[in-house]
This record gives sequence, C-alpha cells and structure tokens, in this order.
Amino acid sequence: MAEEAVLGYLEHNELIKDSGEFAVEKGISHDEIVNVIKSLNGYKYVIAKDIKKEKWQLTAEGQAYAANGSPEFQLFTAIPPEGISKADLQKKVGDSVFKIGCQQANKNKWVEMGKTQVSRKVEHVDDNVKAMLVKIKDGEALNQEDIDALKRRKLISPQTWKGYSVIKGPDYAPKRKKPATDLTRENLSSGEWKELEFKKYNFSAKGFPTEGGYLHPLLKVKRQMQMIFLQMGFEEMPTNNYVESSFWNFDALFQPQQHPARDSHDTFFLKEPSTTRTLPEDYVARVKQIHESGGHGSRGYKYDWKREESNKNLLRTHTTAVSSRMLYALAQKPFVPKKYYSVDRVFRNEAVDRTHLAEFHQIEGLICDRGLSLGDLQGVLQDFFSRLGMTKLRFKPAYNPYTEPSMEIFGYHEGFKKWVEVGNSGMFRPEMLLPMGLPEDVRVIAWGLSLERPTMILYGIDNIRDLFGHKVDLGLIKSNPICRIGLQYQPDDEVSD
Ligand code: FB9
Repeated sequence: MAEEAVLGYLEHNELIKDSGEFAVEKGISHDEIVNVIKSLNGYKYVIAKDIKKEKWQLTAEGQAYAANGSPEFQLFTAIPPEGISKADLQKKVGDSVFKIGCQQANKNKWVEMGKTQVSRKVEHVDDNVKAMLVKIKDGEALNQEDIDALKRRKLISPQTWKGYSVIKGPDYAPKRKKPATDLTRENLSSGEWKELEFKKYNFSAKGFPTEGGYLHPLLKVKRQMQMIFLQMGFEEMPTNNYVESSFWNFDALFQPQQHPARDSHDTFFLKEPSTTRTLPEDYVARVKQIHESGGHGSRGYKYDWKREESNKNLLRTHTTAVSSRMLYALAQKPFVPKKYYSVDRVFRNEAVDRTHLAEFHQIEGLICDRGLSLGDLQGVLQDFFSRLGMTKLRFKPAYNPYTEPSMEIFGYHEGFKKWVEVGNSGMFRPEMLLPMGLPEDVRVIAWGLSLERPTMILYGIDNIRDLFGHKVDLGLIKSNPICRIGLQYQPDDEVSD
C-alpha cells in the first residue's frame, strides 16, 4: 500500500518534499513509508535524499507533567484558599511534586512559603509548562526561550528525526515490475523475454561463504617447525605414546626418584594400567647402578633406587622421554651420528592460567655426535631460532636433572621490543648416555620449547584457552591468517609473555 502511495503520488507530482508529512497525509506509518522508499531507491524507481530534523521529545518527567500538570500547578491547586501546613501539603501532593512544586511556584511568586504554612499569593494561575509540553508532544514548535526553560528542567530532550525527500528515479514506473532474476525456457519460447525487466547482476554481491576445512593455528605452526627441522636435516621421532613408564620419562634421564616433578602434584600417574610390563633388564640394572652409586666419574645420587617406582605408568611430562628411548635404541647399534626432533603433546599436573594448560605440545631437538660442545648447541640454536625470525639470542645458565650445562634461551622480539624466554636446552649428562651404551666421546646437545607459546605470539592470541581445549574460540580457528612467518608481528595486539 505504501509503495502504491509513493509511486502513485510521483506519477502526478515531481517531488515528495517530506516523507514525514507525506506519511501523515496518507495516514501510513512513517516507518513503512521509509522502508518502501529505501527499497524503491535500491531499484532506482526513485531517488531518495536524507532530510534530518532536530526535534524535541518529552522525557519521562516531561510526559508525567504533560499528563498530570506541572508540579508547581499541582501544588498550587492543592493549596486551599486559607492556606495549608507544609506537612499536610507534602502529604497531599507527594514528595517530588512538593519539592519541585515549591521551588517553581515560589519562583513564579504563586505562593507564600511561611515557616510551616503555605498560602496562595494569587487567585488563578495557568499551567503554561503543561501547555508547552503538550505542544511539544504534538510536534508543534515553541520559541527558543521556552525550549531552553524546558531543557533546563530536563523535561525535554533532543531527538533527530530522519526522513527523505523523494523524486522519480531513472527506472521510475507507476507500478513496480518484479524484475526477472532468471531467463527461462518459457521466457524464450513465449518471446515474453523481449518485454521482461531483468534484475541487474550485482557483481559485488558476496557469494555464499564456502565452508571448508581449517587448519588449527597450532597445526600450522607445527608444520612450520617440522619444515625447519627437516630443512636442517633432522628426523622426526615417533611420539605416538602419551602413556609412558617412569623409567623412560625419568630414570633413564638420570632424574632421581625423589625429584619433586616425580610426584603426583606435577605428574599424572595412571591407575590402569598402573605399571609397565617390559623394560630392557640389563639397561635397567645399569640405570639403577648410576642412580645409586654413580660410575663413569659420577658419584651418582647415593639413594636406594626402587624398581617399582620406575615401573609406574604416567602421562609423559616431556617428549624427552621419547629422546631417551631413541638414544637407547641408537646405542644398541654401531654408532652413527643422529639429528632427531619431536613435536607432540606432554602432560603436567599444573595450575591452569592464561598461558598454561594441563597439557601442551613440546618441541624438542637433539643432535647426537662425537665431540659436540656447548658452542655447537648455541650455534644450532642460533640457526633454529633465526629460521623462526628470531636472530638475536641470549643464553642464561639453568638447571635440568638430565643436562649439564643447561641454558635457558631468550630471544629478542622485534615487535614487542623486548626479550622473550623461548626455550630451554643443555648437554645430556654422561650419567644418562653412558649406561645406554653410547661411546665415551659421544655428546648429545638438545633443546626444547613449546608449540603454544610461538603460536600465541604469531597469531596474537592472548589466552591459551582460546587456542586449545574445550573453550576454543572456533571463530578464531576459522578466521586466523593463512600463516605467519617470523616475528614481524603487528604491534597493535599486545600479548605480554
Ligand atoms: O616455548 C617457550 N617460549 C617461546 C618459544 C618460541 C617462541 O617463538 C616465537 C614466535 C617465534 C616464543 C616463546 N617456552 C618454553 C618459554 C616459556 O614460554 C616458558 O614459560 C614455558 N615453557 C614451557 C614449560 O612450561 C612449564 C615453554 C615450555 C617448555 C620449556 C622447556 C622445554 C620445553 C618446553 C624444554 C626442554 C629441554 C631442555 C633440555 C633438553 C631437552 C629439552
């Protein structure tokens, strides 16, 4: 109906000056008229131009006074000719009307405010305030002075009225022809295609979002890390066993059985199957030996090493457990130098916070060869991290039960303009390597880092829970950048380490 009204009116008139007045004139709601104008404008039946009008509307208080009269008027009419006590008057008109009414009536010199009594000063008064508010309500104009007075009393507030002026458009027609959106066989065979109006192609229309698979950011960075290791000539270690025995996870790494990390506060031990079945007995004996009384120049830990402790099954706390298996396997064959890496899940019974979950992905690299030194370790770290876009490294002495010397690795982050801890490293202790059967002069340099930290940094993710786990933000998984090379990250999304 609104459409016929607009198109019909323009058939005989050049312009619809004001859609608001047009709506009133046609008795159609302005919103309906506006929707039709917008749609006809879209199809170029008309050309609509915005017109804005500042107008005033009553506030809640203004509406109350427009309905019940201004408080000063209500107060005045409540005063009997002989006057009344303030208390009675207050009871009569209520607290807010009394408070505001007294101020205004007094200001208008309508009443005499005694100490306890209130009396009229004039016979009759007009409630101009109410009258003005009603005018506003009916959309009538008031002079600026009255507007300011009502504004001061917060009885009115400005409202922007938006409407349109409308003229015929390039495709104007008194009646909207539903443009054909398809050329059908019938159109062709009937020849009606000659008359038909075809809807214009909207070449900038957004196509249907193509649902497709998304690589999780962690997997993208995992791929990046794997590529770096393969390019550096490393082989991937098989990490497909989350469940590990305490022996390979701790004892083989010369980590003493009373080490704090070996109690259930840090480690998830298994109830079922609780104990490992097979271990290489001869090697176990040598590990027992080295823990209890040392050897190869080490004095060991001098404690009573328990087999049942090493039999306990757990969720591996580091992929270094896989390194110990691989190095032992390597020692069982004539020695060949090896470069191994691993990237997989490890589990630690730790407090969960913005950057820590009970599980994360550990990345580990190791090089096993004769005569390797700490310098070789620093060198390979320089090579590895420079491929991650981190060229400036610093090394801080650290301690791990299975490496001596050990170093924490810090890299300078160009984007954040600060040093970030990027991992840990060291040279595996002879107490770990020799019982395996590796030759005396074979050294193993190794380092480790997480997958989550670099991924959070590269993808600007602040909370690890958005990245991994049951609270993952799927939107992020779907909308994250294809890939992130190196660290030149946009500073605007600050992620503090
Ligand atoms: O990943 C860590 N930080 C990091 C790594 C890379 C990175 O790269 C940027 C984009 C390119 C940015 C940050 N860290 C190790 C350092 C910290 O985050 C640290 O607070 C948390 N660490 C985890 C352990 O938390 C309990 C990260 C995890 C970690 C620490 C040490 C090892 C592995 C993972 C190790 C080891 C190791 C040592 C010697 C021999 C063999 C393995």
